Amino acid sequence: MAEHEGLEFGKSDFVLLDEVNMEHFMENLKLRFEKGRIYTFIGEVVVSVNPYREMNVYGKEAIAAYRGRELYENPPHLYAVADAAYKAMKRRAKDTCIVISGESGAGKTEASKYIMQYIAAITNPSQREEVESVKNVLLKSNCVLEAFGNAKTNRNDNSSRFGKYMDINFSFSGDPTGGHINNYLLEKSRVVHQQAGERNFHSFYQLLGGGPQSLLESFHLQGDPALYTYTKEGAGCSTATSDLSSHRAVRTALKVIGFSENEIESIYKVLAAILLLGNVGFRTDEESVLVEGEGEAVDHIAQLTSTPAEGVAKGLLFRTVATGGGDVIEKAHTEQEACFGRDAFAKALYERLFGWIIGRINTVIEVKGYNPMLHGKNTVIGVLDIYGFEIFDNNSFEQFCINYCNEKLQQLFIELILGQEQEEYQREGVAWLHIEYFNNQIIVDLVEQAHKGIISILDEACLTGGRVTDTVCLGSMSTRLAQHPHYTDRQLTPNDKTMDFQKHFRIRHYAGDVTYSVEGFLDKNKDLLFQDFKRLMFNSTNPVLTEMWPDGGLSIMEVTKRPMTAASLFKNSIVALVENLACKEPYYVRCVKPNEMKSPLLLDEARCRHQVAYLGLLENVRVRRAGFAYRQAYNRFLQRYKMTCEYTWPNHLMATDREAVEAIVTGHGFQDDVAYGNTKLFVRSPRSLFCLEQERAALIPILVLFLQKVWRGA
Ligand code: AOV
Ligand code: MG
Repeated sequence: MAEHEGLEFGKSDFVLLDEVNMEHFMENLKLRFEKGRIYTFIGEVVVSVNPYREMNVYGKEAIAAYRGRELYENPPHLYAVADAAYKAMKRRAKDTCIVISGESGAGKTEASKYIMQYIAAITNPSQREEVESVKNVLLKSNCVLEAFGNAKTNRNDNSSRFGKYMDINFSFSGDPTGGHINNYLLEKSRVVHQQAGERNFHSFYQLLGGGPQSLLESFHLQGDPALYTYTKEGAGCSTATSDLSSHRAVRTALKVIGFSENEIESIYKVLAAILLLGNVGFRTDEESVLVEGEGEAVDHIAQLTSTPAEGVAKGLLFRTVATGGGDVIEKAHTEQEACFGRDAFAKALYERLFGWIIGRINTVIEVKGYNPMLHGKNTVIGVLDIYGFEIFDNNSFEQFCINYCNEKLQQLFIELILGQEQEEYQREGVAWLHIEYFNNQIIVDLVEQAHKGIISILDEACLTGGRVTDTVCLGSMSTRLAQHPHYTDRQLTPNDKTMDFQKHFRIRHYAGDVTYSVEGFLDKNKDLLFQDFKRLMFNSTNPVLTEMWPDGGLSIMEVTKRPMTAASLFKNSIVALVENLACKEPYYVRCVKPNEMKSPLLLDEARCRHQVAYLGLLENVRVRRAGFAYRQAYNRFLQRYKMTCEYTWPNHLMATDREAVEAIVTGHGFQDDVAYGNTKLFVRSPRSLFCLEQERAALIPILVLFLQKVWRGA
């Protein structure tokens, strides 16, 4: 437990609170925030409060202070956690992961960047070139991913609209050898639609605001986001000054990562094509639907995507379908279908672009030529930074997915930090006061359970075909889930005139109640894109585009099989993510958002209290306090520390290892700080172990000298 700062800064570990309750917790959190101490431990977990201002705690000296030190030797910091994860990985060859959680705007993405910078700073002391280049790409990738995957929302000006899990691979000597980025469900609906006050992805504004005039001209663009349907909807939030410089920074980052000039050009062409696509309108002229205007936009889109203009026009107005009889026919769109198809195309273009960029980064950082026989075990540290829990005025399918994902992560936290811990005490027969906590499994089930959960009901509705509307699906959900304590059906607010109760349902999430509008759920879940567009892109003469659309080569007969729905794909990816995290040694950063105003001065007590409650931080402190920071099997403990006790060195004469361990513990006078389990010793405070470690470290050189003498003498 860290006790290196004066008490005027509050307790640096919540475990040290005089009494564990909400009042004391909040008092400490507030005091520390006001004193500019934004980090506080709960044992090995770091609680972080977003300072909303620059903090002078991330410099070189800070990094040096944390490097290789024990967690409790320094004030709480992200670096302490990063170092702990790194040490566990290096010393014990463990795969570790750092899970950063908290609601939207709480500071997860910033934290993940500091953690990566720290890891980059402490590795590769010999400056080997190939390692430096891996590190460089890993760091630079953040800049690119944020440009394309982040956007201004009403919760956060730089909100992650995708989930990011980055594995960093390490060689046996502890230097980064490569990495891999997994991304989770990009919120692509944002490409075509933004809520009031929000923006599209940064990348569009960066291109419009920061792209050189000549480039914009060759793309048939004018540098004003207000001219494009897809960038003007959010209103009042066009280009920010940072967009100007960001364009250049992103370009440089792409180059450093290893994107070729042609690839970079292609990326911006796709962005331009999307912007132009958004301005394509349709009109009906004597029953047939036409592209509005001169069709100039169509030519430009064709040029940008290296496809024939007739192909683009046709894709916008017709679709190829396979009839029941096995014939292939062309069917004209209605105006509404054409709009739908256009938007689906724009979203898919962006999603494919994003996926392709990540894939391309992955090929650069993929571990190459690593031979475990030669180089030893390859270990990883995973860093998870995902979109946080969010509530907007209007919550749709995307929020449903994002919030479900946060339920899953909370579930993992409960399992790892609250649940498993308690189970182990039971297993080991250590006296233990059971601590109650809210288990959100019930909400996870509500969403994902087979045949019964919301995702299953959505999927069923999507399979039934065209007749089922969002409202019908909602009816089915409400009938089947009426009894569920965390679901409120559409009768929820018959008196509330602001809400159309025919279209809403509410989930009582672990982090708060969210009312979802069911409108668009089925379309978003089906995620239909006409095959014609895929084929068009696949046949582009620009190889970069072809690469983005590998499935465009399939014939219409091959694609009639029903693809997985968006919700099911997402569920599967999140289940896999959680499984992956669960088999690593976890480290946690729990981020708290101090206020809604982005103010560096205000800690809104009610808001923080709410977060502390739903994050389960009090329970975390209780479990930790009642519990033991360290545990080790008797034989391993003995192996490591037997030299520190005359009764155990070089060998003990006691009946069991456990008795020998008792001798060491008693010999050092911390018998009150431990409990003896069936197979393991449990140590309450890290300090006890620290003393042993120091003594051991001091003894080793003496022993070595001694042994050398013995050998020489022999
Ligand atoms: P998030 O990742 O948790 O939200 P961010 O990490 O993007 O939140 O933080 C939001 C903003 O808060 C940043 O853009 C900074 O302005 C500020 N901020 C956060 N952490 C710090 C820090 N350590 N020092 C200074 N400023 C900070 V979301 O991605 O929306 O769930 O989806
Ligand atoms: Mg983020």
